[in-house]
Amino acid sequence: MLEKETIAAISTGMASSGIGIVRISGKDTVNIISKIFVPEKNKDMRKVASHTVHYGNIIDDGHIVDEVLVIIMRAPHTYTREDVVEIDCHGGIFVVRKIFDIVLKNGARCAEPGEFTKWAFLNGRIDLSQAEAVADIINAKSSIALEQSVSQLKGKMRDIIIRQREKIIYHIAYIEAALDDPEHINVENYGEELIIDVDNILKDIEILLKTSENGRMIKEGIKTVILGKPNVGKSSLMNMLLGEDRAIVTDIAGTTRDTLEESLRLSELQLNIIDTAGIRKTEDVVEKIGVERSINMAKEADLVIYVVDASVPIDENDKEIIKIISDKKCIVLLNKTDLECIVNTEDIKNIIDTEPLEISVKNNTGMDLFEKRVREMFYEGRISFDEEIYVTNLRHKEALKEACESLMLVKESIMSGLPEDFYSIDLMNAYEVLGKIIGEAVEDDLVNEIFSKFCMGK
Ligand SMILES: Nc1nc2c(ncn2[C@@H]2O[C@H](COP(=O)(O)OP(=O)(O)OP(=O)(O)O)[C@@H](O)[C@H]2O)c(=O)[nH]1
Ligand SMILES: [Mg+2]
Repeated sequence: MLEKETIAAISTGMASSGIGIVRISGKDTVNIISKIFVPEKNKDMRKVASHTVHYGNIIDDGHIVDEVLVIIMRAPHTYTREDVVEIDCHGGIFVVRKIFDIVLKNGARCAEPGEFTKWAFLNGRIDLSQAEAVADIINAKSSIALEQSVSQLKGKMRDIIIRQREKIIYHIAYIEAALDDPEHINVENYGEELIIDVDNILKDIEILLKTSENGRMIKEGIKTVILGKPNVGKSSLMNMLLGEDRAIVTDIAGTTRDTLEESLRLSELQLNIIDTAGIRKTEDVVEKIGVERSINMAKEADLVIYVVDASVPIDENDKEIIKIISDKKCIVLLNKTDLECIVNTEDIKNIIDTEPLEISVKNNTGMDLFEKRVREMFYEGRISFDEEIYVTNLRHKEALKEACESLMLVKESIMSGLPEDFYSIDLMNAYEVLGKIIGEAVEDDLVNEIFSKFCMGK
C-alpha cells in the first residue's frame, strides 16, 4: 500500500438532499469510525464483518450529531484497496459538513479531488484508462457517452493496449536474445517476419485512431451550427430545440449579432448547438463581424443546420452559404412552410445535393423528421457509434499516434536493411508510449494533473 494517511471527503453534492455521504479511506479508517460512531447494539466496529451496514449515531463530545448508517468495507476488496467506510447521514449541508469535520478532528486528512480513485490506481486495482473512465462517467451527458465510459471502465481499452504491447515486447525480447546469443538465435530474414507483425499492430492502432473523431463527439457533443440568411428562423429554431426563449427573435433581419451556444440532448446524442448571425452582404460594422463569426463557426462544425425560408426566394446569399458548407455534414431545413411557399424541395435540390426537410418552427411541424435525420447521420448511418470501443480521450489519441510513428520507423529501418538493434529502439518507444495509456511509467505530474480534474469525494 502506497499511502499511509487516512483521507476523507464529502462524496455527495453540497446541496440539501435526502442523504449525504462522508467517505473515509486508509489505515486509520476503522479506528476513526469506532471513536465517533455508536452502533445501536453496541457492537465493536473493529470486529464486525466486512461489507456490512450498521445503524447508529455519530457522537461528538458526548452529543448525538445525527442518526446514520455506516457501511464498513475492509481492505483489499474496496474502491481504494484500503479500508473504506461510508457514513450515510441526513443530506443537509450543515449536518454533512459537521460529520466531515468530526472525521477530520479524529485523524483523517481532507482528500484532494479524485484522491480515492488515485489510490485505486496507485494500489493497482484499476489502470489509468479506467481511472479516467470514472471521471468520464461522472461527466457523461448522453447515453452513448455513458456507454463508452463504462466500457472503458470495464477495461476494454486496457485489454486492447495490453494485447498490442505483448506482441511488441515479444519482438524486443527476441532481438535482445539474438544480440546476446548470435550463435544460437538466428535473425536471418527476421525483418520479413517482423514487418508482418508490425503491419498488423499498425492496422489495429489505426482502427482505434479512426474512432477518435467520433470519440470526441461522443464525449464533448456534436458541434452543431445553425446557419442561414437573416430572418429565416434560426434563433426561433434554437429556442424550440432548447424548449426556452434563449435567443432574441424579432421580424427584423439581422437580429442575432453574435454566436450563442447551448447544449441539448437529442435521442442518445448530445448536440452543442450554436445560433449564428444571419449571413448576408452588409456594410454594418457590427453585423459584418457577426457574419465572419458565423462563417468561422461553420468551418469548425461537425454538423451544419442550414435553414432556408420557404417564403422568400433563394438569392446570392444562399449561394454564398452553400459554398461555405460544401465539405460539411449538413441538414437543410426548409422553414416557414406554414406560409405561402416560393421555394420548394426541388429548388433546394437544384442548388445543394441534399434532401431538405420541410418544417415550420411556428407550428412546430417537422421536428420529428429532423431528429430522425440526426440519428441516421450520427447513430445508425455514416458514422455509427455502436462499434466496440472509441478513443474518447485526447491523451490516449496522442499516445496512439506516437506509437504509430515509432512503428513506422521500425518498418523504415527494416526496409533500409539496418541492423536489428535499430528496430528494438523504436519498438521500445512504441511499447512505452502505449504503456502511458494504461498508466505504466507515467510521471507523477501527469498522474496528479489527471486526478486534479476529478470532483471532490471521488
Ligand atoms: N410564419 C413563420 N414565421 C417564422 C417561423 N420561424 C420563425 N418565424 C419568424 O421569422 C422571424 C425571424 O425569426 P428569427 O428566429 O429571429 O430569425 P433568424 O434567422 O434568427 O434571424 P437573424 O437573427 O436576423 O439572422 C420572426 O418574426 C419569427 O417569429 C415559421 O416557421 N413560420
Ligand atoms: Mg437570430
